[in-house]
Amino acid sequence: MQIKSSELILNPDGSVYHLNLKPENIAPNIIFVGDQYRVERISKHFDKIEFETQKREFKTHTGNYKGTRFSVISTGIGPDNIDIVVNEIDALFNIDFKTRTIKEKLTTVNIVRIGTSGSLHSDIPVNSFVLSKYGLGLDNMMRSYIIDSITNSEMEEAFIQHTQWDLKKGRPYFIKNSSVLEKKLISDTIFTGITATAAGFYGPQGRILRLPIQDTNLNHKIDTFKFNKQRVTNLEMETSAIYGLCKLLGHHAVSMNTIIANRANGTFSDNPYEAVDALILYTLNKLSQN
Ligand code: R1P
Repeated sequence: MQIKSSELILNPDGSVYHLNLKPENIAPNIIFVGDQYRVERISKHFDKIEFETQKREFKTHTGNYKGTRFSVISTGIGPDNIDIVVNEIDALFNIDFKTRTIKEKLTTVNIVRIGTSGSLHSDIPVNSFVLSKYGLGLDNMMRSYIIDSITNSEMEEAFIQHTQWDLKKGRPYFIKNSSVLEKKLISDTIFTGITATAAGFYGPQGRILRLPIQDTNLNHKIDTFKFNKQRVTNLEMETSAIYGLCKLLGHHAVSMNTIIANRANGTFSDNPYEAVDALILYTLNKLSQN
């Protein structure tokens, strides 16, 4: 069946609508960053940048690092942007833009997020790294898809009970990472756990400036939640959406975050750039090892 031009929008040059990419411009090893200025901080390590483009907050550099071809793409902030980026990446690999049909042979890509995040525990200090075993979606974006087969319903129930979650805000969901990529990226120098993804930065993450919030005790309820020895280590705004869409589309995904804020003891990194640069090198080197 042909996908209509209103559903898969292509630019006049044949590139996909938001990402501005044609299939030949993107590598199957993809690094996501939130901040568009973080793209250069990764691609400066490449031997050569073979392609670059930007539209809105979506900036891409494609090149080689130690013999592996990578694309670094900035997603901007939030699960809504992840919906755009992951769907358009999948289309670049798995939809024939000429016939507008789904290819018979599908390609699986690797997606690793290098992000920044707030820790919920004093023992996960600023400047440390967290690899997300699960994404906990508090954002609802994935609920537009059919996720019953990929979300861990036991974890959902336990979390709803523990936090007395108000279902008017939507039903939280838990999605596992790719164990293949986890094996490549893990080491005993980093933390692992459940990463909670919120739909906003202030109220949805329990921050109060001028507006009262629906549950002032939510962060404490989240940081005391445990399931099979897993705890919620950190809060950010993309991981669960990446895990959910990749799982449904058959791609591998792992989220790596530098902790720049510690919400438990109120501290903020004195050098967040250096801490992010350390995670960039850690991740690039792990991914380029065979
Ligand atoms: C909020 O300031 C942003 O920073 C974090 C959050 O997930 C959100 O996108 O990640 P990035 O630094 O990767 O954007």
